[in-house]
Amino acid sequence: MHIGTTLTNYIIETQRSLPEATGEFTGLLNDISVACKRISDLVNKGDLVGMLGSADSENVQGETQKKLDVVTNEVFIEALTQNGHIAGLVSEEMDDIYPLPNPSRRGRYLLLCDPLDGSSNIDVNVSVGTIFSIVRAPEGKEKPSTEDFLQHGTEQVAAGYCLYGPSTILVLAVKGQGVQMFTLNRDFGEFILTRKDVQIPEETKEFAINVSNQRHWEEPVRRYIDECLQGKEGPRGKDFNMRWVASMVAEVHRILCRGGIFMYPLDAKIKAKGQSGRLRLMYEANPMSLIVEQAGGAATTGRQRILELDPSEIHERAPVVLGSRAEVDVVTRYHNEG
Ligand code: AFP
Repeated sequence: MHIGTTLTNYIIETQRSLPEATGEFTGLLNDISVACKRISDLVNKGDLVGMLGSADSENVQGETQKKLDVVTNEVFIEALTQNGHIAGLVSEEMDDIYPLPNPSRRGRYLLLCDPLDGSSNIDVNVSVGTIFSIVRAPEGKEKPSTEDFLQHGTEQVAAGYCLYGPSTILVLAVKGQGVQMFTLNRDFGEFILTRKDVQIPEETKEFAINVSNQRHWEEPVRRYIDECLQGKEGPRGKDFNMRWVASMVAEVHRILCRGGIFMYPLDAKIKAKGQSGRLRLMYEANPMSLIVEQAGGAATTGRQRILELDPSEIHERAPVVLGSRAEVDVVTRYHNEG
């Protein structure tokens, strides 16, 4: 596939080679790209269309929703549930599986998404994003159950994100087909392939972690960051740089472009809340892990591969350590030694 081709064309061409392809997956990816274009437009207009600020409501995680959290969720529902390409939808913004309006038009896929991740950044005009994960729906079932969504990350058929930054960039990882980046050309409303077969550099000198949680960290994380901070004189023998956008899509995108490690590890504060992590497994950690692994990086909880976790709830959380393979390996080794 050549640089400059459209997302639509990329999807059609890659699906053409698959004997089992019916066009449904192509249709689903097209629905997602339509939703992302709409969200890009809303995020871009921001205050001009009264989109900033809180919505006076809470999501299932008990977090105050931004107006854009609510509206982008509606955009996803509208774009994804009309065309019969999915059998079920889970979103960060809804407690339960979304009940599809027309049972006779159920597709063969389940979609899990975070329509607007990093939304605390939206009021200050910093990058946010949409994250999505696609798994197969069980065959011959009238209506998918919660268990049907609870598949291992390794079962994902595709995953992706759309970054709403200076440019709008859709990153797509169809299983076994690498990672491709498409930039939205607003003049004619098409995502254009701008980087193909993206590979994360194996080595890095850049880490991303919310250091305000330092006093709550577990020993292996403390050790790793301490060694990074010692720079050239320390055991790592190199000077590290640090970044923290508080928007996972922006962090993962930076890592895909120039390497790095991103961590939201388990810590004492998270444990005290009775939680198993900060980020959500099914529509944040899993899709990002598929993307990162397909780009040659690694993704673990610190202790085990994220894609092999056994999910038990659609909104469950997991610790996340992902990015350049050599650094993720160091953090994982420190956990497993301790
Ligand atoms: P919001 O969507 O609530 O802004 O959360 C963003 C996020 O899930 C992820 O994108 C960030 O990496 C992480 O949370 C930031 O968390 P802290 O605010 O604790 O740094």
